[in-house]
Amino acid sequence: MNRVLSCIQPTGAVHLGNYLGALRHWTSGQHECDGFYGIVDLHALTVTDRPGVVGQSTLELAAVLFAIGLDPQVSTVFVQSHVPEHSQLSWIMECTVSFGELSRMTQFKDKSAKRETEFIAAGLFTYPALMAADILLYDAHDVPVGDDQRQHIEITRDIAMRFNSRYGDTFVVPRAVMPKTGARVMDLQDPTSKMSKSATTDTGLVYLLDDPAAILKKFKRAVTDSDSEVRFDREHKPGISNLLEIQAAATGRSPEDIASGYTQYGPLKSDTGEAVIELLRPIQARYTELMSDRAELSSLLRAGASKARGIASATLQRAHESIGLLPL
Ligand code: ATP
Ligand code: LTN
Repeated sequence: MNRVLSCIQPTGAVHLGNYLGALRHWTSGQHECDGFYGIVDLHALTVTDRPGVVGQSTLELAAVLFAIGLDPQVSTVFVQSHVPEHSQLSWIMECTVSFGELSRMTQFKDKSAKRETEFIAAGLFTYPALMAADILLYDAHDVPVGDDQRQHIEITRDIAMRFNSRYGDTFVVPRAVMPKTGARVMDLQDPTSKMSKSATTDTGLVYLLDDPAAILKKFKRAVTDSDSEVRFDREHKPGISNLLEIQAAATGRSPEDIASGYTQYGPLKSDTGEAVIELLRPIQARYTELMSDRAELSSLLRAGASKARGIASATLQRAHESIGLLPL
């Protein structure tokens, strides 16, 4: 069966972009693949340094992943730091990628520019090496991610191919899988920027756990375009197109089809809000239930880590043998 791997960082609350761009495809595809889904807490250390914060977010994110429908009997959900092979392979990846390649990563340029006055961890720069380890350890063929991760998957492919040509065929060269709608959900207040946890204000972000009133308010206040025509045109009408695409992703219809049903912005905004409220309602209910039994959550994560380690340790061993490191 096709091996699929994807990961999410426990940094801040999960938003609609994360869900529509990536997470919902983890659940919808889980029965057709052998899926591994990681909560990458070590990645979060690139931007978080307060004690305890990452651990708590990791637990909450685990509850979100099970609440959206990842079935622990079917999919492997694990925490990155519970599988030490990620850090171990990461060093080898750092030695397989060049300084120049890492310097060209747009996420590094953006995030380091935003942290101008703050501490910029070296890990923010070497981040793609750890991400390549996350993926290559599982022999993943497909990596379902949002459009912002395209460059990271490309560099992972380059690293895998370089390693294979240096040391012989060792790693599966993975490919990114992106959804047709929702691959890049934009900020409701600034539809030219992606909806992002690191936005300066959260009025344009819809969180998975926002209550219905807050969701509706955010959609009603969404920034639209200056004329009043409802048309799907990402380039000239980014605000309206974002709403159409969100509603399309929430209802399974096409953005063009949805556009043909509206002549005014107001109803489009409120209907999109309502569609999102209905989409999130069952997820929120399951989340509350899961968070009330932490022992059960921990036990699910322990089982996930054990399954993940089974695969990851074999791949790390294979990489050591390919390189020809001296066996113990
Ligand atoms: P941020 O939102 O701060 O940029 P991030 O990109 O680091 O956070 P993660 O939580 O690590 O977010 O991302 C999890 C998944 O969500 C990734 O597959 C990413 O591609 C996807 N994703 C994040 N933002 C969006 C968005 N606005 N639209 C579509 N997919 C997104
Ligand atoms: N870089 C990703 C998170 C991430 C990831 C991965 C995604 C880390 N490791 C492996 C897919 C596969 C992000 O910032 N969204």
